[in-house]
Amino acid sequence: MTIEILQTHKLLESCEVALAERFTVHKLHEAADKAALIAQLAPRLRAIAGGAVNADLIAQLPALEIIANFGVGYDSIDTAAARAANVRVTNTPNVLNDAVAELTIGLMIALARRIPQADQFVRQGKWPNGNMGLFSELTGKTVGILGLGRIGKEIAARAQAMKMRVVYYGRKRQESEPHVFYDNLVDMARDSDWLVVIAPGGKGTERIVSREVLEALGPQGNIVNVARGTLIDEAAMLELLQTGDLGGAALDVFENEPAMPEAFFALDNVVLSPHQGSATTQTRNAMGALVVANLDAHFAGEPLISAVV
Ligand code: 8YV
Repeated sequence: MTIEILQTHKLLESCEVALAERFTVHKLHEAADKAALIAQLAPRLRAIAGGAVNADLIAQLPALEIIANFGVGYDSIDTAAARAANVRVTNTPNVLNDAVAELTIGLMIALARRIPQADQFVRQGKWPNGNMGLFSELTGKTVGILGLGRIGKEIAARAQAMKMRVVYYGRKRQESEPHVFYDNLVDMARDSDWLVVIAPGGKGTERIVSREVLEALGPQGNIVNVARGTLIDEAAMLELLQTGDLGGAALDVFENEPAMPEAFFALDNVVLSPHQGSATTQTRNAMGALVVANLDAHFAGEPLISAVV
């Protein structure tokens, strides 16, 4: 008898194929009546593949042993409820570090040099009538990294390759890191030209980038968010971008994505991206393989590869 698992959202094709080879997969996101599906399968569901798992769902699944999240960030999973119910949780760290770091630098250059606008300028035939003007460059600037974790370190390395000075803010100083550490985010923002947000979402980091932090970054400062929309006071950011009290923003994530205030669309000093930090074929395949490998390890009674609970 094959093991029955619940899939909570659409996954990459290669991942879905691998899951179907091993398990009987029930797709919650395709069910017309989700509550009925859960009620019917509850006694048999031993694993969940995917995120968006709250305490309520965990409580309804007495046979649940493991939740294998597709993503390094697991803020959509109630890990406290999982721990209390003796349910393991895994994520997909490391395999996406390079992809996210690449997008970060790409967004920074896109914002600094107004690449989206430049493309439009040429396409709309405006070039023969004049130039766009002059922009700023990353070279010689200071980038403050909020969250010098695995991805943050890859961003730092690439920022250094862009001849930027790297400083960071986090819960604690990392003795092995050569960069200047700040224990105060406002101070770091004041001293930085760029603020890159790459800390975990969830409780503890909500709106850590407050209006005060954004004001400290200032009219010449730019913010980049490749983490979670919840880390920034989005309403304050929008207002400061509109008034010019914040220089610019390159955003891959939003508080209520895929929805966002339409006022962003009218701004010339923002670059918008649809949460695609890890969205390359090689990285998404590796993330899917890690989801499957964690489930394989669990059901083989072996140590999990990347457990967070
Ligand atoms: C998403 C991410 O998980 O890894 C993360 O934390 O934010 C992304 O990689 C991915 O978009 C899957 O939905």
